[in-house]
Amino acid sequence: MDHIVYLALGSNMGNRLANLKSAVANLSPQMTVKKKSSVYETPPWGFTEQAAFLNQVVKVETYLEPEPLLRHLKRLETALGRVPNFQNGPRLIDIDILFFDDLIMDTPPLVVPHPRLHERAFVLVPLNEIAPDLVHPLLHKPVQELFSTCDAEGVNLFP
Ligand code: PH2
Ligand code: MG
Ligand code: MG
Repeated sequence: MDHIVYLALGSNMGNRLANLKSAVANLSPQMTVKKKSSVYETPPWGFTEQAAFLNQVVKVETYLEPEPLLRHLKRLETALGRVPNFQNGPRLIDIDILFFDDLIMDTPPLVVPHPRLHERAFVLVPLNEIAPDLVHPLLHKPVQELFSTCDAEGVNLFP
């Protein structure tokens, strides 16, 4: 059985757009990309003394279960050149699982839905572009509503 998964991609090092593009290109064959948001330039959140990010959200279909998917995405980040850094620090490529069907899970390697997605304009703006009616399985609110109450200041279409 295939799963519908929403992924958030981010990059603020090197050629940011090329990093997002190679990440999306390398999601197959394990994942089929169904929808892609535009790319947005976004102010750094959390640790603010770093370069602006490019962010994008994609909808994929995959046969992978949550933990194999997480391992696969971590391997892909490393293959694309990501090296370990501090939490919220600069990164070449970050690929986070936002939603996995309407699954709710909270384990040491993986928390789904992503626990901070509803506070992050850099996720909600691109997510709202491709899935406004998607209902958050824990908050029971559509993305559109989460988006409408977030502070999207400084989040701009790229280029
Ligand atoms: N990712 C983070 C921390 N802060 N800020 C922006 N704008 N975009 C990100 O993707 C991002 C961030 C940790 O993963
Ligand atoms: Mg992240
Ligand atoms: Mg991550």
